[in-house]
Amino acid sequence: MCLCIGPIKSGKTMLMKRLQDGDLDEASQTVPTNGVNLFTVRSKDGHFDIVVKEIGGCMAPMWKNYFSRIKKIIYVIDASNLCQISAAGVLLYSILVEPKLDNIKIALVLGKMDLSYRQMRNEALLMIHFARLKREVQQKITVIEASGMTGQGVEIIRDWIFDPETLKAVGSTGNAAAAANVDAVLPLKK
Ligand SMILES: Nc1nc2c(ncn2[C@@H]2O[C@H](COP(=O)(O)OP(=O)(O)OP(=O)(O)O)[C@@H](O)[C@H]2O)c(=O)[nH]1
Ligand SMILES: [Mg+2]
Repeated sequence: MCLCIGPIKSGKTMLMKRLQDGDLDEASQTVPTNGVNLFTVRSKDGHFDIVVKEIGGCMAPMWKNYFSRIKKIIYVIDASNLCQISAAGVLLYSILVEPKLDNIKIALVLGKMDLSYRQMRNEALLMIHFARLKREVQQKITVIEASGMTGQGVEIIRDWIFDPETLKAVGSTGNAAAAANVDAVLPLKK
């Protein structure tokens, strides 16, 4: 199973909608996730679906209740929110030290990159003390710049979700459906 988490209003729902539905109306609106949203994401070749579970930012104190059987986490930060970035880094660190998550893969998404007043990649990474974070945790972290609004970076996130190397690493058969989690990856019926 793949989780999508991150602080309140960081852009998780918008990004997941974009991953699920492809084209989105630029005027498309979201509502705060007061619980859990499920999104079905299809691989580029159209052969597999993965269910990504978004948990609302307001549920942060309860995120850890959802960490069982998790293989991948997409952690979304709002790169345009100066007040939130540092706190988002601390929150990420507190997640990565959870023993249940020792072997997961993390995509650190710097979101809302369409906004002119966003922090640039290097500035945002400095603000979350990324170099130090990387030294202190054992998980592999992939940084992706994205925007749910424009679709920037969305295909990179899709590739990361379906990356055969990481899917294989978590299972025994090398079969994407079995490897990523039988209830999370649904081979499509022809
Ligand atoms: N400019 C811009 N705005 C965005 C982007 N993604 C989301 N937003 C806006 O940011 C606000 C919050 O977006 P959501 O996707 O609902 O945020 P969320 O992380 O799911 O929030 P919670 O579910 O409450 O934790 C909404 O007003 C969106 O329209 C983006 O990529 N660019
Ligand atoms: Mg949401």
